[in-house]
Amino acid sequence: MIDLRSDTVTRPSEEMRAAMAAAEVGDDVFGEDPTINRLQALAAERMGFEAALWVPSGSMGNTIAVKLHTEPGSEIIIEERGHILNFELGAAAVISGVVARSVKSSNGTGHLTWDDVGPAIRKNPPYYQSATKLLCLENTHNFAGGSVLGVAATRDLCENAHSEGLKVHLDGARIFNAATALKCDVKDLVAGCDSVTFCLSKGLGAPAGSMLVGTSEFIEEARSWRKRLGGGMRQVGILAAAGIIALEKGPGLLERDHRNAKRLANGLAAIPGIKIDPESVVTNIVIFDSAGAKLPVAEIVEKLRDRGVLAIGFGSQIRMVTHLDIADTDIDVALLAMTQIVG
Ligand code: TLP
Repeated sequence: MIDLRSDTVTRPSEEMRAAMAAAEVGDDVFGEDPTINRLQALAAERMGFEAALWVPSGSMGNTIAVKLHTEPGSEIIIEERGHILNFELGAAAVISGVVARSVKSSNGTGHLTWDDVGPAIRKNPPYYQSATKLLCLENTHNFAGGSVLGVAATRDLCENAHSEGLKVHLDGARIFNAATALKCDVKDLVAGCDSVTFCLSKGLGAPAGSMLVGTSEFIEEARSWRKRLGGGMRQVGILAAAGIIALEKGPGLLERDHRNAKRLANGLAAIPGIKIDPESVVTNIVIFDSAGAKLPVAEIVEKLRDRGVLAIGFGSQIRMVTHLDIADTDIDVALLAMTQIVG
């Protein structure tokens, strides 16, 4: 099967499996797992933050960050297609008791500008309104087709947010994809944020795990919340061993995924009935509209499966994501399948 449903599906490499088997471990709830401690130090250093915490999933990292930056009854501002708002089962509402004020991106990139955010802020509201505490960013933006937010735009949002008394959390599940596309140091992309989540288990190829980074004080509190949420794990160095390889070697491998995504987007754009602007595809996520095709999305996805290609359909759109386990030739197979089904 050519699995283009997500970059979460990658299987650990032989090198990762060997490192996992040989990992030195201890009880991480006692802070005694040397491999997880090494990964956390490495992640903090890579991101230019004081401290980092391994969390089982990106969703848990985001949930803890929202919890620590807000208080019950306050508001967060997030772009309307953001993962925290749409794909985390209302964790922000359930765990943190916050209201999510969703804002449309006015420039079509999926990323908010300060002109979008400013009017949505409730600063020092009257006693009968809730106050805005947090701005949530997402880079790359998953459901805007893996679009990137640049260094200057991120800095501008952070500076303005801080001057309004807001904290900024970046859902950087795929921040290394963004840094690769923008050809910049990941540190520069995250510098103004108060906290960042990034995933080891997506394009970087680890079997599980994400990192939450912030100040030392923030990470100490995050550790308590991780435990409270059931995420205090024991000999987790087994997973961290793969995470270290993902963090050290994964970023250098993303360029190929981006090239494959671009080729996929160019090929799709040439199929009648498919709508996609290949120019907008700059990382590893390809989202296209098949409303012009004669078949409903569910049927296209089913026929793709019959031809050995897996994709995800939603509304009139289909998402295909390239990753480590997708060979260059798999793109040709996927394009041929789409041409046979839709063309
Ligand atoms: N994204 C998954 C699905 O949940 C949609 C995917 O297949 O793309 N932030 C962003 C931007 C994400 O894309 C995801 C996962 C997460 C957070 C959550 O990470 P996990 O799955 O580790 O909880």
